[in-house]
Amino acid sequence: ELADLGVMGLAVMGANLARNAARKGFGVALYNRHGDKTDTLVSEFGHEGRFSPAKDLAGFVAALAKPRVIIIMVKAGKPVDDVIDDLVPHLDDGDIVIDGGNSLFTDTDRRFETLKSKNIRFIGMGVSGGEEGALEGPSMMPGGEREAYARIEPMVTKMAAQVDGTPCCTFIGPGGAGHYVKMVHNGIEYADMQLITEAYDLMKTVYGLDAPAMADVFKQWKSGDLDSYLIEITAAVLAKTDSTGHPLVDSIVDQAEQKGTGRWTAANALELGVPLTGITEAVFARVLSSQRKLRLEAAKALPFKQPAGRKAQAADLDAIRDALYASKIVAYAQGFEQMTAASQQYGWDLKLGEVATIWRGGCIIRARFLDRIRDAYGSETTLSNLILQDYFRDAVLKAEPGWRRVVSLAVEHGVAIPAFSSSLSYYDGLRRERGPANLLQGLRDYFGAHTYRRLDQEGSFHTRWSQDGSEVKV
Ligand code: NBP
Repeated sequence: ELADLGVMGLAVMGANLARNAARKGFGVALYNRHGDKTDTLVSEFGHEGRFSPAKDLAGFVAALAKPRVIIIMVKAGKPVDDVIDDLVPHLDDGDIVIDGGNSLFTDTDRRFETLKSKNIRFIGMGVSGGEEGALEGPSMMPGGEREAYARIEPMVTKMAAQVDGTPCCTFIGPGGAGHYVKMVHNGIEYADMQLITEAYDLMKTVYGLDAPAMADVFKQWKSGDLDSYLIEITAAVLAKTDSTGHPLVDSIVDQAEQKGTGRWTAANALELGVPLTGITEAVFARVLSSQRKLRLEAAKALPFKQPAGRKAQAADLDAIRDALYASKIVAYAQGFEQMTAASQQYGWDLKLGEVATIWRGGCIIRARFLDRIRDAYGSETTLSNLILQDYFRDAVLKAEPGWRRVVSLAVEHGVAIPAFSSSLSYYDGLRRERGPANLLQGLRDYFGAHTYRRLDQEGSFHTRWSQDGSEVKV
């Protein structure tokens, strides 16, 4: 019997997606550049379903029912192009190729067009949930042509996570839209994790809490508004001891790595002109953490004075929780604003309520409050900013006193909280009816004759600053 689906690239993600499909009753053809991964998968998990392992591409393609559906799960970038180049000569008109990796959306746009000209239907599909999600049910963000998606829909919606009977997979939009939304998802994931580390640093550095105590705090937070996968695994990581019996986290090198999706999100925000402070600060914080040699040198030259451990009262921990929640709302508001801008700029017609819906399960940023975002975008299609919607407005207003206190405290004690503080500054800038850019425009007009507009008159004006000082209408 021919297979329903082919998976190319059998590292953690590909292998687990293949097993996921097989467990759901689909026949799965397998191929990996180095055959050892294929062999391992079949020998360990072959009993889980119908697998057709192939040693070469011809055999792989021949094992698939037509029109063929093939998921590529290899390292993003050139490997994806290489794999497509190798694969295409074996394919027929109408076959569907899905790139399930973290590809840059502009690469996906390009591949979509190239393959379209060869009558191959290409789908760029973001897959989130890591290793476990791929196996148990990830969140999936497919983009491309709706008709091609309709063909794979019965399969992918069955493989995806389910929340209240709704699959965490829906058609996102044309071309690279699916990978774009996955990119922003990852950007939000960066911000979410950065905020968690800032809360951790405050509890540890200002209040002297140890890892097990902090694990308990995160466990408590999980039962409230912050309820999410990342808060849950933070408690688990903090609670873990190593073979010496000490908290593992205390021995992990404080140097973060990154693969690019956060950086792409920030760069795209700059291009679209969206104030994406939370995610961008999270990217910079990772970069600073990675400059360990420089930090060690600076720590000697500019010594940090450890605050005299204050005792954390319940109200102090509540304030940190509030700062975390409010900053998280800002990060999501900015991320969703970015998707709104992208949707307009690229003509995608993104349905943000649906995006929030498919992020409720399977993916790394799954959280209780995505229900709220879904409601916000479901009821108001013209929502200008998430923070202005009733639930989120009330939440930030309620959190504001604690948020301010925490930011002041961190500044006072020299604890870096780039995401907490920049989110608060964004919030303060957003709600000012009159900001300070009037002066900026004055300066720009002074040195560059860039002109300005006036509150009291229509039109554009220029002052002859270095001449007679008179104002002219331009
Ligand atoms: P990796 O990103 O580590 O890629 C390894 C796979 O790529 C192997 O199967 C390898 O084959 C194959 N490959 C490479 Br590298 N170059 C190739 C080439 N030129 N031709 C053919 N195959 C090539 O795997 P992963 O961690 O499973 O991730 C797969 C994709 O999913 C990536 O885009 C990743 O960003 C994305 N993703 C990962 C996660 C996660 O939690 N890991 C989560 C969500 C999305 P070989 O075995 O022959 O070397």
